[in-house]
Amino acid sequence: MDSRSSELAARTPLASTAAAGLKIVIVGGFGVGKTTMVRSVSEIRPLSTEETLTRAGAEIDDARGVEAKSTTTVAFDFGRISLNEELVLYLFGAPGQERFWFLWDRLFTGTLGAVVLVDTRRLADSWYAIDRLEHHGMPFVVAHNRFGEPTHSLDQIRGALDLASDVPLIACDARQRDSSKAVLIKLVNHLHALSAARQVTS
Ligand SMILES: Nc1nc2c(ncn2[C@@H]2O[C@H](COP(=O)(O)OP(=O)(O)O)[C@@H](O)[C@H]2O)c(=O)[nH]1
Ligand SMILES: [Mg+2]
Repeated sequence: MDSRSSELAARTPLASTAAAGLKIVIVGGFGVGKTTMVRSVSEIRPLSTEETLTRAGAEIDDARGVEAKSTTTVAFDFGRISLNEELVLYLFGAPGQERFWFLWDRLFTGTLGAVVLVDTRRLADSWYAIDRLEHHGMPFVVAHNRFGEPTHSLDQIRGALDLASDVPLIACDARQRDSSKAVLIKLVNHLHALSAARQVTS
């Protein structure tokens, strides 16, 4: 641990009363803002494995629309938020590139729910993530990370993604802590509503 991370760890220790951890995964296409979102909400300096995009990867990682992006996450982003003295939220940003999908099944173990980040310039990148989540029966919300002025309404995005009407859809700016927090709150409320509905029917 370098001096900066040990200093941060000292400032934000995990409360000794922390008893339960909730795991949430943020998934989406390449360059959609997953690392940015984990960074903006985490109370610890997030772990992330960014690697400089190489020419070898240039053929594989489709960087159209995000040409300014020079790094890519090769493993996971990891962040933490203490919800109260006992509950801790763990955030995992998962690589969206198709070649990393073999990691997803493991990642979903113990996961309560997911955020699918979408970018309207590259909506097709999120189809696969949504498909996988539906396949796993994993509850999720969709967050439109706005790059610049919104060019599409949420209804248009819902239609283009063919989202079921009960899947929450929200706009966000992943760089803003409050905006990213609102996305997580949307997911937690969604999980809560689903579990309340299950209790009624069982
Ligand atoms: N304008 C704008 N840029 C963003 C936003 N979110 C992320 N970015 C930038 O987009 C690039 C890709 O984001 P990153 O978090 O690395 O994407 P990832 O591949 O999904 O982890 C970075 O250069 C970010 O600074 C946003 O909401 N608005
Ligand atoms: Mg990333």
